[in-house]
Amino acid sequence: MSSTESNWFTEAYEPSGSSIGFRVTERLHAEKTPFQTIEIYDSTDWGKLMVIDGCMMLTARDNFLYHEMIAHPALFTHARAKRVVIIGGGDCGTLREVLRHEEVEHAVQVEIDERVTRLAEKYFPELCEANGDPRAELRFDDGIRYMAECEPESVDVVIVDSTDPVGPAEGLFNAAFYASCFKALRPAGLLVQQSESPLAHLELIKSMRIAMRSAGFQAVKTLPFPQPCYPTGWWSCTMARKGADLSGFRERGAATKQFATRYYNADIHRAALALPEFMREALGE
Ligand code: AG3
Repeated sequence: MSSTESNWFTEAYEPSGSSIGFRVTERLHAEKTPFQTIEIYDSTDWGKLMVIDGCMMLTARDNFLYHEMIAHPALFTHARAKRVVIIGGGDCGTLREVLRHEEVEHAVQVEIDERVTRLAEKYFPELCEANGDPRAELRFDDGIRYMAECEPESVDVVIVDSTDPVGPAEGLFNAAFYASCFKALRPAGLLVQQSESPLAHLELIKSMRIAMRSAGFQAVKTLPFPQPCYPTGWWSCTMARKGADLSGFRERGAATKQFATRYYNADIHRAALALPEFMREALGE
C-alpha cells in the first residue's frame, strides 16, 4: 500500500505495521508493464526514487548501501569469480558493482521486465554507467527459466537482486530455484540473495536458509546492513556456498581494493558477518 498525499510518497508496510515516506516534488513517470507498475518520483532530499507496485526499489541517495552489500561480500569471498549471473537487478546498480571487480570476465543480468532497465537508463544513468562494458550482457528473460537451463558448473556467483517474494519474484525464494542455482555453480561457487528485513522477515530468512541447505549448499550466512528506504530501515542479504564454507573472505583483497566504494570495506565486511543476538538465536548460529 502506498500513498502520495500532501507530496509524500509513503510505502506502508503491513507486516511491520510501519511506513517509510519521502517528500516528493513530482511524479516523473508511471507505467503499467506486463509484469508490474513502475513509478519514478523526484524528491526534495533523496534524489530520484523508483517504485514498483507501491514498493520502494531505490533512491538515488541510499542505493549504494544495498548494491555494494549484495555484490562485494560475495565477490570478496570467492577466490576468483570469473562468471557472474544477476537475476533481476534491472536498474543495473548491482551489475555496476560487480564489474568493478577486474577478475570478473562476464556478468549477465537476467531481468524479466525490460522497462525497469529502460527507465533506469533514463532516470538513473549513474547506475547504468557500466552497461557498455564489453563484459556485460543484458538479457530480458525469466530468471527462473534461465537458471534452470543454465549449463551445469558454469557460473561462479549468482546474485538474486529481486523484488519482495510476491508477484514475479515469488519463485526466486524456494528450494527448486536454489537447486537450479546449485547445479549451475562451480565448486566453491556462491549464491547471494536479497533477504528482506531482519526485523520484519525473520521467518522468511529462516525458510530461505533451510531451502538453500536442502538444495545442497554447504554453508549459509545472513549479512544485515542499513537501508533507510526499505521497510524498517534495515535489510539483509543471505549467502550460500557450494562445497566450501563461509567463515572467511579475502580480507587483504578487500582492504587493498582498486576501486572506490561508499559503504563496503574490509571492516564493514567483517562486521556484517556478526549476527545480533536475536538473529543468532532464531537462525540457530
Ligand atoms: N530490490 C528490492 C528489494 C525489496 C524492497 N522491498 C520493499 N520496498 N518493500 C531492489 C532493487 C535494487 N537493485
